[in-house]
Amino acid sequence: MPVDYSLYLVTDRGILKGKDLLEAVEEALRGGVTLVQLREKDISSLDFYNTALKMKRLAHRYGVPFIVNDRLDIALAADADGLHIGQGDLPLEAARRLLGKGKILGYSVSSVEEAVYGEKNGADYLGAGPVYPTGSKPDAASPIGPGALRSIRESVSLPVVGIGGIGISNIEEIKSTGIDGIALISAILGSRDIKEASENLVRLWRKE
Ligand code: TZP
Ligand code: MG
Repeated sequence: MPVDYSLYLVTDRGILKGKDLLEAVEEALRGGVTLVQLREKDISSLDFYNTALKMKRLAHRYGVPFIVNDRLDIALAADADGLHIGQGDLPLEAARRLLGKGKILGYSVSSVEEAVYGEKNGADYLGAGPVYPTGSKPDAASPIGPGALRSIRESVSLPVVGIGGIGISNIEEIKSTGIDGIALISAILGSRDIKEASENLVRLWRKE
């Protein structure tokens, strides 16, 4: 499945104010998100697995790849299209070995050093950030800003996706760094109209 990194939805059921997670993701898919990552922190393995299966089927109905955050076992068990890991998760080489070559492996980075390490050790794409302050990740590192994002972009040839505090107000600045896409939680799932928010973001991202 070809991967379009331009508008990458990362989930967080905590922000949905009671709305059903799968319904929210479907609204975002109808609005044009190009990649979906199931990222859930306080959830049992069984719920994570069952949600992953349902979300994968849903994403595939829209021709969109489905990625699991952190949990290699669930990515494998649910036959997800890929796994996204961070600096504190399984080492990249171990994740690649267990995941196999045919799956997408994403890696979170905050510096050029980490980005170069990711490229050398088996990542398929990099999630770089947090670019701006974010309320969606309590343990997030300090924001790296668009300048560091540009340096990361220039240091590797892998696709780079920016994450953290990205939305309508800073999308032009982010675009100017030359990255391949943006990953978002609150600018999509925190919106009253998730489909419309996704459409607006896609339109602004694609605008010349
Ligand atoms: N990793 C770095 S920042 C972040 C993650 C998961 C949260 C992004 O959420 P938002 O709401 O788009 O700032
Ligand atoms: Mg992680």
